[in-house]
Parts: sequence; structure tokens; C-alpha cells
Amino acid sequence: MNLLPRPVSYVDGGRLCAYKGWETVLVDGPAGGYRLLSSDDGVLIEAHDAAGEMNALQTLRQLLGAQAFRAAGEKPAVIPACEIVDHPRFEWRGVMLDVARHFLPKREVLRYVELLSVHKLNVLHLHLTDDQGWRFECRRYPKLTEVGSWREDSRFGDRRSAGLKGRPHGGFYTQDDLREIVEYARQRHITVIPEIDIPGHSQAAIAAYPELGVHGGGVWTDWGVNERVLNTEESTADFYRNVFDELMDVFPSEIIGLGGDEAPGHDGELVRAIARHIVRGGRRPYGWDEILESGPLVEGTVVASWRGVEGGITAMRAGHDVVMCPEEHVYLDYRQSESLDEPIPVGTVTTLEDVYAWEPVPAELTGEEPGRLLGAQANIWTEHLDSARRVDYAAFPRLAAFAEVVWSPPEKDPGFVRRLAEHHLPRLDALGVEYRPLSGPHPWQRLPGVPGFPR
Ligand code: TNX
Repeated sequence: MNLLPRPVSYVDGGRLCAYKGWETVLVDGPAGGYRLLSSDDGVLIEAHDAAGEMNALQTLRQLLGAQAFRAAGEKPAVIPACEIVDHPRFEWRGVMLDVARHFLPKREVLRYVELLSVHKLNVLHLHLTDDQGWRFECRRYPKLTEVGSWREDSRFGDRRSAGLKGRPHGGFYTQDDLREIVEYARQRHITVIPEIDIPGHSQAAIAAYPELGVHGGGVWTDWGVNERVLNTEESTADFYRNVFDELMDVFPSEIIGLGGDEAPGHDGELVRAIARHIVRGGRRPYGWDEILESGPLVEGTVVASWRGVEGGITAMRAGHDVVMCPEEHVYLDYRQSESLDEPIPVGTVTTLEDVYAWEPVPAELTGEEPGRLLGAQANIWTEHLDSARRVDYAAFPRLAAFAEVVWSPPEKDPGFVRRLAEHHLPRLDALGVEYRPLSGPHPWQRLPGVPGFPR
């Protein structure tokens, strides 16, 4: 039900009020929505649910000014008098963080949860396993982390021309760490969705338990599509059923990711077996759009459409719910400009403006499809992002543009970049986010001599 006109957002003649705190009451309205009224009497928040109050408080923080985003210091004391009526356009406003290619320490994941919250994003999809590393503590199979959580070396740049770094890389999250992340996110109305990738991108698992594969081999030190996928033995399906049991125990999310992407030569039966197992656990499987190619999907499966939006359209027509994340629009590992100064430039140029211009609902949809478009997510693959500083550079400010796309109505605001520069970048500065300046990288954000592979 969409009762409220939106966005009705105005500043009442620029009048300022003393900030005296706020009061919240619950009222009916669209999920995640709120009305915020500020006047000399104080701030009144009418929230539609707990998430709506959270969203209102983030807006209130924005009204207080950049200083409000500092961890300490003098509190801002005035805000504009205004009435804001607001609610999100999509229920799934997500970010996928690849913590497998480069491990992101727990403290940084928690910082990203907070950054998502600041941007009113509400899904954190954690890509926990890949050829280059296994990051999920599995108690039944300890070698997954003993062996699989670190690699001897890493390609530094694109594999077609780069050399190796000459140093090991690794790390993993204990189940206690992950429960902590889940709870920290829950307090901010963010759902953490885990992904264990099968049957491709599994070399780290095969390195730990060679009986899962065909060719053996160690944790991969290269990037790209790996031919060595999981084998089709029933014992491998049993192994993964046990792994997913532990995963579902740690992550309470309704949706559980099983990957399914880039698995050359695999017939997809393992994906179906694990999807059925996830359903038996009372959850819904979530996979990349390649899973559409291995026969009918298990009922309830959610599809992430990354190779364009076509997979998503097909899935919706077949009755499946979809999350849009097409690589040409929302791959935040892709280079941010044509400039040769971009550090390790890969993929196609995806500027801040490109991200903001994206419309997640494809024109081909009639609205009659049996499947639903749940929303969209931006994907942060980290082959070339080996630290939180590098992730900040890739993610911001483009993630702010993405947040606007999934929150606001489809009409675009020609003033977006100006508003970002005037109001939002100072907030990111106050938060200590090492974003890419609009004019290009700081000298210390460049990586001269490390080869990328621009498309
Ligand atoms: C494709 S998107 C992948 C990832 C890579 C990414 C690099 C997807 C499901 N698979 O394994 O990291 O491209 O942009």
C-alpha cells in the first residue's frame, strides 16, 4: 500500500530550530518509511516500523550536518525546520562484499555495516568463499580454514600481464565473529546474507579436501575463471550439505547464497541438491544467473542477475524473485574513469554519474511477471582491492549514488552530483572514508605500474 505522496521534502524557508532530541511514534505506512517533522517544539518521527525509525534517524543525522558523523567532538545544535515524508523504493538495497579474494578484517566489515546504515542500505551479501580463500569457520571440516583460508601468493594486477606479489595472504572469520557481525547488522536493520560458492570458485575447498575435486591443486594465486570445479560425487554433495547446515546455523537470514557462477563443464546437479537442502532448512536459495542454465530452479530460489538484466527478466517470467546487479552498471570493482591514473583499471568505465543514471527496472518488464523484482545490489569484487583503503576508493562515492537509485523514485535529480559534493562528501570525510575525489585519485591512491585490463 502506497498511501503517502513522496518524496514530499522541503525545508521551511531555511528556518533553523534548536535541536532538542526527538520523539518517535509508530504509524501505518509503507515498510521502512517515516515522516520527520522538525520545528521549535522539537523533532517528531512517525515511523512505519523499526526500520523506518532507523531511516529517519539517519536522515536526522544528515540534517545535523557533517559534524554529526564524527565519532567525538562538539555536537551540532541546530537543524532546519522541515517536514520530510519518505520511504524506500525497493525492499532489497544491497551490497555484495567479496571477502574471499582479499580478506577484510572483522573490524572493517563492521565499519561497512555502519556505512551501509548511513546510506539506508539494508542487505549485506558476504561472498565468503572462492578459489583464492575460504573465510567461514566450519567446525566439522577444520581444514577448510587451516588450509583454505590462506594462499602463498597473489597476482598483483591483471593475470594477463601482472607478476606475483611475493607474500602470503589470508584470514577467516570464526563463527563467533560472524554471529557478532550478524547481530551488529541486525541492530541497524541490515540483513547479512552469506554465500558459499559452488560448484565453481571452489579451489580453496579442494585444496583443503582434495576428494572434492578432480585435479587437486592448492589455494589459487591467480584471478579469473578456474576450470577446476567440484566433482559430481554424492560424497561431495554430502560434504556441502554439512557445510550449509553450519552456515544456516550461524546466519538466520531467510536467503542463503550458493553461488553457481562461472563453473565450466559442471552439470548443475550439485547446485540443485544444495538448493533443495537449503529449502529443507526452511530457507531460500540465492544464486548468480548461471543457475538458470542448469534446468528448472528449485522453488523459492532468488536469482542475482549480473550478466546484464536478461537473466533476471527470464527468472521473473519463470516465477522467481530477482535482485538486479548488472555488471555494466553496478560493479564497483570496475574502473571509475578513462584516466590512466585509475589504480589497476579493470572492466568497463563505470562513473559516479553512470551509477546514478541506472534504472533497475528493465523497460521489458510488463508488471505481470509472476516473479518479483526485490531490488538491486552493488557488487564489490576484491581481486584488485587488497585493503579497506582500496575498498573505500572503489565503493565511494559510487555507493552513495547507488543508495540513491534504490531508495528514491525513478526520476533523476540533475543536482545529484552538486548535492553530493556540497553535503555528502563532507559527511564521508567526517566518517573517515577514503573515497575517490570527484576530480580523480589522490596521488597516494594511484598504483602506477600495476597492470589492469581495461575493457
Ligand atoms: C565475475 S559476478 C565474477 C566474479 C569476479 C567478477 C570480477 C560473478 C558472479 N562472478 O567471480 O570477481 O566477475 O568483476
